[in-house]
Amino acid sequence: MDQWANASGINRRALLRRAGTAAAGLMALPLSACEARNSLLNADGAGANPLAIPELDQGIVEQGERVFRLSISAGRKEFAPGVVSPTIGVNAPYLGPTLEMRRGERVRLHVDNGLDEGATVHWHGFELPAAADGGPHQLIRPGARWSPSFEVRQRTSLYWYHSHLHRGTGPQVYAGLAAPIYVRDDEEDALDLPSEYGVDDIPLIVQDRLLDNSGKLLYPHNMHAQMMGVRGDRIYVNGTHNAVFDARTGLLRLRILNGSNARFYDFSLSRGQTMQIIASDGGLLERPHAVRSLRLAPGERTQILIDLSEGRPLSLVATSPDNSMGMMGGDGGGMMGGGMMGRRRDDTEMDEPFRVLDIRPSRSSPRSNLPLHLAALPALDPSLAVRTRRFVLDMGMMGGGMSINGASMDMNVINERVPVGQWEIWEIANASMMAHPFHIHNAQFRVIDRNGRTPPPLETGYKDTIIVDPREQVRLLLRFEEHTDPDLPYMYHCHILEHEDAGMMGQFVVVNS
Ligand SMILES: [Cu+2]
Repeated sequence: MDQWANASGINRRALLRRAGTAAAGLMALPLSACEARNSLLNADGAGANPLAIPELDQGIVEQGERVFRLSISAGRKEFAPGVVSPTIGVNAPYLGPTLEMRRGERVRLHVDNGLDEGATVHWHGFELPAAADGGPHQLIRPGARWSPSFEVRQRTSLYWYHSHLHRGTGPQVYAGLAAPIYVRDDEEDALDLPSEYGVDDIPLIVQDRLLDNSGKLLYPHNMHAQMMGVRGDRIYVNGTHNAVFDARTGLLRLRILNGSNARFYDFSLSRGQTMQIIASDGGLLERPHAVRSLRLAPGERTQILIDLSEGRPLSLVATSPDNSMGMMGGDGGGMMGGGMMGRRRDDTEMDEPFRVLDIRPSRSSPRSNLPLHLAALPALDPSLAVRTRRFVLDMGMMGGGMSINGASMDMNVINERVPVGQWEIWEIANASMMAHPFHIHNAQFRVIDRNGRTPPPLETGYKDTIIVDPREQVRLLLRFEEHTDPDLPYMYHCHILEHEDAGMMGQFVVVNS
């Protein structure tokens, strides 16, 4: 079957959606790796490898601080059996330990950079002093140590830490510089949620990776990769390909992190079971929401509960929604353009469901009751806002103008000065033809609306990363409560890492009003 034959299989809605924007497809572009068959669609084997669970690191309490020692170093990993690729890891060859912290305590993290290049470590989702944020201004030179300290003020949830190197975040995260953070708190302890790490409370770092013909990890640097973001055709969960998890309980809590550089996922369960969403990026929702699917963009997290009481095996599966509107990574262009457009299907598009994780319960068990109420969230009141700031995301022609409000990231330019303690509405508009996950540092915000419409259940709680679809405008309500610094900025940016590296990022300082 050639590439075009596949076009008949793509869904009608996607085609209709693209009809209005077919002109954008008129660019003939070289695609990398497009000849390889999609190994996901060819389903190379059911869960054959036990899911790796990152080591749990609770640090050591010293003089009132919980202290973590993190060593970034070069590693090696087999992404395909028998073929070793160079990687980056934290206290491990690839990825790193799950850091467990408690709300209200002070933590200190000693981060040693054992690489022969600079690195940074950003605590994604945390509200903390700018000097502790781990953005591009907190460069850790080779051989140096960085020891930020801050009070954990986050609600219980799944956060993560990852490289935020200026113009080098994409390759470093791709090589493995990323790992989970669990924040726990009293609010969660009072609920009867599964919380035994590695047993019924499991972090899932979902990543796609591209391998070259020899089976080595490949990070393409071409125009296509910059425009669409680097997307692979093999799925790894916590670094495990074709992963299976042997469950020993009737109720399983999965904390899912989309740790991919650019790929969006629509997760669901095989056989169409429902899953209960209990948390968004920055904490528990008010109550569980039963859903059949959920979309996560890079940087976003969620937590779901899965009922395994029947004792039957099932799979967490996903499709990869097309996050562009007829751009060069889109599929089926030939259907619209009668073959004149010279575009080929990108083999890293994945329209059909693929397996992310197989789950094998050991036995049937009594059904567990879910708590009806999870967390008290303050009422969402946009009238609190004293001003509105607008951010327009754009890509320019051919991705040459990755920008926010017309400007590309400049380390020497502070784009916004935000008074501390004042509620604001941040209005994020997408002028490009591709969806972007917009991430704001030092914030947990609430979503007011999307093009005036109420957000879906996953977006009713606290968020730090939000999908903005093409031609969409998303309004966020937020406030920076402390940590002023007139000179040292925080970032806001697209979390498609190649877009971030190419300049779809800006800087803000929090100042005394
Ligand atoms: Cu983007």
